[in-house]
Amino acid sequence: MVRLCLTAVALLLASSCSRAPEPRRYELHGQILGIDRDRREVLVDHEDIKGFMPAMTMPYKVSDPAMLDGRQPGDLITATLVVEEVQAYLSAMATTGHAPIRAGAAGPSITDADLLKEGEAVPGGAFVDETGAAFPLASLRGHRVALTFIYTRCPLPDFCPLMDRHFAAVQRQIGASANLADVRLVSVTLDPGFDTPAVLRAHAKAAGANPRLWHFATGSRDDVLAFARRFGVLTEPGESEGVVVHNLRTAIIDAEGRLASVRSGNMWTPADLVADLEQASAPAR
Ligand SMILES: [Cu+2]
Repeated sequence: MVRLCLTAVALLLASSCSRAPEPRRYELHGQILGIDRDRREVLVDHEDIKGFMPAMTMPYKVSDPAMLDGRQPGDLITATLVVEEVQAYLSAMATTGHAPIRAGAAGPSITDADLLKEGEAVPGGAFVDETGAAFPLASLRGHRVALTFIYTRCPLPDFCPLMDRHFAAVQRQIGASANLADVRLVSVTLDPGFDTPAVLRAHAKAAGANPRLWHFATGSRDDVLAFARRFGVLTEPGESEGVVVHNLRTAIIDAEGRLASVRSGNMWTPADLVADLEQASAPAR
């Protein structure tokens, strides 16, 4: 079984050119499952956050690393989740008790049978791209590919918007490095009902995507979600319209169309992904 960290997102109402909104604050109750001091993060299995996301397990940054002093896995906590325009973090954390961590505390699971293994051929996916043209992944054979999953209305700064920023950074590296010239980027939407080619085209432009290097893919809901599941991506509808609860996976596909590696969550850097791409077998020259 593979543990997943899901995140929910709330309906995004702000228009693209509005001023920075006031930070939103939510009360969080949960249990610490892990602490990463270097990354200033706690992994929290938390209850429903009213008005924001259902119960799930996910990593959160803390506003001050001193907040992690003296904490340990198993601590029961309350905290304020602050969601700003470009970051989300916990503040005002208080320990209210301690309890053993129960097995299976980490939320929904995918069985190993669902998952593509390294070296396996990545299925085609009946996608269309942001221009509306058919976009079989096989059309990228001969290219190393970094592929991730996003949706355009995702308002949690550390999730889909971060994937977009990381891909933009990787795109710059591709442009700057001759031995990465074959690399292509693909972002597959997890909200295909809303993310039509036209929506993705506008999103791609806003993200700074070079249409030659970075493609956005959509398709039928069933096809897209079945494809995502093969990489360990789970989605469920959120409580409000427009919300998709999901986790993150970013895959490297080699020039032969085989899965080379998969990264979970948002704890990687563009340099990590470039290193993964360099590891993947490049097209023969
Ligand atoms: Cu998201």
